[in-house]
Amino acid sequence: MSTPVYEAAKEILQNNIYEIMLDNKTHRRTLPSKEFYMHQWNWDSATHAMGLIHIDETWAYEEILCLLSGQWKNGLIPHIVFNPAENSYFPGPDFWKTEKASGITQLTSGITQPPLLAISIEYLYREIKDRKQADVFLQTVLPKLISYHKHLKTYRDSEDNGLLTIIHPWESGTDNSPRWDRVLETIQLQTIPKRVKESIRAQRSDNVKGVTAHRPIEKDYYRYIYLIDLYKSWHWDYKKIMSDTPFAVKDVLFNAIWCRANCALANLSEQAGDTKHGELFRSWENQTRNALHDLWDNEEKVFMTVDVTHGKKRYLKENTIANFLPLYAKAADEKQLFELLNQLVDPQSYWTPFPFPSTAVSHEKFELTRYWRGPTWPITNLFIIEGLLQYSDYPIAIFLAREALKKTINMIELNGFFEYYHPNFGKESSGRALGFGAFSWSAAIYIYLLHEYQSIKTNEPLPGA
Ligand code: 9WN
Repeated sequence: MSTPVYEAAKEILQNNIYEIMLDNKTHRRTLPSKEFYMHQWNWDSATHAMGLIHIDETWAYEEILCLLSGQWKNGLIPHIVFNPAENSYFPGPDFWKTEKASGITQLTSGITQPPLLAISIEYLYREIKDRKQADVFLQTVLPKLISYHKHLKTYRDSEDNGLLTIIHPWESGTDNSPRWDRVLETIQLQTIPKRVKESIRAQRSDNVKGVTAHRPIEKDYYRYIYLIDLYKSWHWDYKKIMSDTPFAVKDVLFNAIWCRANCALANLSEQAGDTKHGELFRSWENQTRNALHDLWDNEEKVFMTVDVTHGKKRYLKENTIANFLPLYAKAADEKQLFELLNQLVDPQSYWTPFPFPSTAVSHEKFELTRYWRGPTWPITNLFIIEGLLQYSDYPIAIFLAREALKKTINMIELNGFFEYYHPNFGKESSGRALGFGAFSWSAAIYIYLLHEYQSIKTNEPLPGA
């Protein structure tokens, strides 16, 4: 495959390679963007590898192995693995102070991100041309994936109801989504220590390097950093965090990925001849699918987020992009599917010229250009496309998957590889790029989509359809 845009995508990934020596080993990772994100992020890297596998297989393994080198002794795979020589991103390793709790030499954050890794690894395993190498890769990564999933199940679903709890908005990957507003509001700004506020004033730079109006607002940002400071003061003791955190939420997006990741891990375990783990992860997959299905609210027609802070059970009904993620986990029944499709094709909800905005256009909290409160992100488009393809018995779902694919590819080709995009709600004649540029995530997703769905340009059936 070689077109000027495809070559540009490869070049971005190439330019974002970052190598460090640690423990006498070279670690090669792909930064999200040199304009701001100078470290390795968990779900970005899982996605990068799905594009890299089509450029250079070794590079794709290295991306994954490098992320896994940040795995804590207790199984947690953190949301950031830091490059020690880079100090422009705040909060950096000095702020997180996770060294003692992690038990490893890599410097990392102390929270995780949507557990996309098993899905990515299943895809790599399928795509690797040298089958011997594929098995070596699987043997290396499988025990680490298993320990990550067991860690999440133990600490984040101790009640065993199938839904994991996230303890920071950043764990959702959709940082300032309106889904978190009512939970974050309970954290009084006056209770945030002065020193935390001072660190933010002195070091926050995303809103200076990026456009302030496109980034999370100050009040939210104070709470993000406060939560980190709090967990640090509890020495990253996850038992304490889970019982005492002021932010504990069962998120639909995170759990839909968890469901599908358990399916991937069950398949990988079976592939490796480990039927016991195969059965275990299959049972987790089914348990989460049922639990997601039951989060449907028939009045608002949304899958609800559950605030479980301090043992409460408060259902939140914000209409955001997370609402479509149960499709990705095949958790929606026929009635739910049709309700979701109605919203998806409604220009006042999600069918904007560059779909799909991260919050419904009709939502009172929709903001055209502010991060996860309005803009369109390639990663969530990917989930929606692949979610629709889960419903291949319904020609309308396949038709919409094809339309969404074309629009996503078109949006990237027209605007270049950016962090997120203007959903172009009735104002402009073409899309607009937002956030940081030369963005690996968008480049990798572009490459992945082109390879995976080559049939998009023809009218052949799409894979999975
Ligand atoms: C905080 C790297 C990450 C993505 C997230 C996105 C953004 C970080 C930030 O960038 O979050 O983790 O500093 O804003 O919200 O999804 O993984 O691209």
